[in-house]
Amino acid sequence: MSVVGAGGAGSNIVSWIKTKGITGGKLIAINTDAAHLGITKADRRILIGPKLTNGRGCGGYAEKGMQATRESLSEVIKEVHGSNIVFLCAGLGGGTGTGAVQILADEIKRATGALVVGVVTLPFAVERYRYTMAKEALANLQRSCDTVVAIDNNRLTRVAGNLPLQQALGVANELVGQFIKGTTETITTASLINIDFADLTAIMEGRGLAAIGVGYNDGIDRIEQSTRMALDTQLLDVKDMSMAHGALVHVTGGDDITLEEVTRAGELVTRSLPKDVRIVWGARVDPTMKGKARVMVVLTGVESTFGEVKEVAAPIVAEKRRRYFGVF
Ligand SMILES: Nc1nc2c(ncn2[C@@H]2O[C@H](COP(=O)(O)OP(=O)(O)OP(=O)(O)O)[C@@H](O)[C@H]2O)c(=O)[nH]1
Ligand SMILES: [Mg+2]
Repeated sequence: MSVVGAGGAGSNIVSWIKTKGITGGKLIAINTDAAHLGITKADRRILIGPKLTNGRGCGGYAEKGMQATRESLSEVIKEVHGSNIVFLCAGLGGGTGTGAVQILADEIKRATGALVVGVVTLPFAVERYRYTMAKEALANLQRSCDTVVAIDNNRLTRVAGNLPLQQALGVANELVGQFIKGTTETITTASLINIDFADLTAIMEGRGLAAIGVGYNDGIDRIEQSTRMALDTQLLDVKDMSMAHGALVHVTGGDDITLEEVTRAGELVTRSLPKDVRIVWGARVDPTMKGKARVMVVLTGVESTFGEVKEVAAPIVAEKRRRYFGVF
């Protein structure tokens, strides 16, 4: 299993995971920006496109990011060879990350046959030019990745509260990091409930776009509260949750967490989605989380209203939510 973080945001996500530690995953950071690469923590750091950019970044031009990636393609491919899953991370909207992941999704798939999961953040609507570029990149990624988990910064601020920008981005990095670390370790290490590679493939392979939601609670009903929050605060505007093809439910709790609690999280998600949605769940114990629980719900195969006129989409979402989430 490998994680490739591209550009500034992608590298920051890799640094976050490296600091926390990950078992069974190789962390690779790639950037055109030599200075930023110098402060990035990773197992392997690659300066891409040195001839093209001289280590000075892409200045927001995704086309340049693509060219830089082509220049250093063989170096990157060599690092991910032998991985059965490759996570590709970037903040869409810049030059390096946005360009790199579009090239790499196709090339890694072709060269290694790995399950390619994109994990990207979408820029704020006020970043007009970045927003348009991100929309185009997202459409491309949906075609070339097996699944693209997208986190919309515009929704993140609603969930994370009124944080200063830098802190809000930090929340996004942590969220993406937790998703990758949690999923990887539930497969690679003995966990309370393991997810196997075949299960993950079944819900992620060829599934387009995915949304993610996270809930956290330390009360007596920590599982119910966390699961509801995870379902209710998806970080992407999804057109119709009931259209999801699959769901990945991941529970982390202290060593006091019981199998019964974990099963309840799975049941709550099962009850909230139509019967034909395939649900995979796993759980890990984190000794530092005594008395607490964190639930992550990833819905795959969804459609997003990102970039559309919100007035049209909003009532549909609200109506479906009432119908399928009426229990909440
Ligand atoms: N999640 C997250 N997003 C970030 C972070 N830093 C910047 N972003 C956002 O991600 C988008 C891309 O920014 P960067 O990753 O810095 O851009 P880049 O890929 O390095 O591209 P260039 O610098 O133009 O070569 C922007 O819209 C930023 O708002 C970060 O640490 N985390
Ligand atoms: Mg940069």
